[in-house]
Amino acid sequence: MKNRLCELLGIEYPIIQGGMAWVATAELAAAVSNGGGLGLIAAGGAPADVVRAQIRKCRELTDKPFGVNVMLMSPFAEEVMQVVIEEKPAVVATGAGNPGKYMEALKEAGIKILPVIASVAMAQKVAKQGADAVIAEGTEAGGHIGEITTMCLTPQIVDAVDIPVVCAGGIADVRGAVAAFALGADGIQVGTRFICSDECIAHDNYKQAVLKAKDRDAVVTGRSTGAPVRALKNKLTKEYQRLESENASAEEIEQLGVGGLRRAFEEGDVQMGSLMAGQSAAMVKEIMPCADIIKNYFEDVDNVLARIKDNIK
Ligand code: TUI
Repeated sequence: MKNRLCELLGIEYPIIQGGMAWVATAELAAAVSNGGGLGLIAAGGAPADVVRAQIRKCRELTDKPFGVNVMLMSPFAEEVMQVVIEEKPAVVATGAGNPGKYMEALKEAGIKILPVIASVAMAQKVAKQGADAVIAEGTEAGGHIGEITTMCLTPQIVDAVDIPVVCAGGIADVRGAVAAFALGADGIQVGTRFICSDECIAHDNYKQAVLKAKDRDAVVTGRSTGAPVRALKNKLTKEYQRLESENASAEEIEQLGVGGLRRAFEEGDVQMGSLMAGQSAAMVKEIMPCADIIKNYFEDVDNVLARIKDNIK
């Protein structure tokens, strides 16, 4: 199953695991890479020494290529990028900003760079700056998100750039994967589905919340402060929405979210923790090993294609 994304990254299946802050640890990244996809360690808001330790741990757990997701809004982004350049994982994915100023140093270190983007203009910008591929993330995704749906964003990005395009946001099973390739993508990025994997070390309460989620449970907060975030509805998201409707100050709203991911991931606090997840949470039904999750995205392609042919030919 080799295509140009697999060739670029040296992987078996064209699937990249989402760089979920806190959730995407060395254990998860290694399991995804060992399963034939590309695992990512999420730097999130962690300081550089923590990220270095994670990279070294991942190296002990896999001899396959893996990457690091650098969240550019992090106060530690600069030093994390420095550590990444020293440690040289195969790939750097970036989120929540423009990675332009790091591009040259990453290239010099032989690291492939895959920015996550949510608009045509940003895709064109990073392609011109030398990105190796782009990850086009629709608003269905979890965490910090853009405005455009996966269905509308993907073909526009495919038409706008010549480098490989990875489709992200709302891809829960083989039907979503086939749809992404139908839109012209070269690969898929999957986050939420991997929360419910054996190798994800998030608190079981977080996993159970994803398994229980229904179609309208992955809600967006923070639109009023300019940093929209999708997470599972709970006491925290309701509190956010109340403050936003009362036009509370940005500081007050942001204060509410401090430590939210840690509360969800480590403590399993499903009320005041930030259970970041995408709309695909509603389609996640069981916890299984990463290798099986990956296989499921590609195993039944022929059945999906046969159904398409029956319906439109
Ligand atoms: O980055 C993400 N998702 C994230 S980051 C994160 S950590 C966090 N924690 C608490 C509050 C906020 C964030 C959780 N989830 N996805 C990738 C992504 N990048 N989505 C959208 C973008 C993006 C947005 C603007 C990429 C580039 C961009 O450019 C803006 C500019 O003009 O610089």
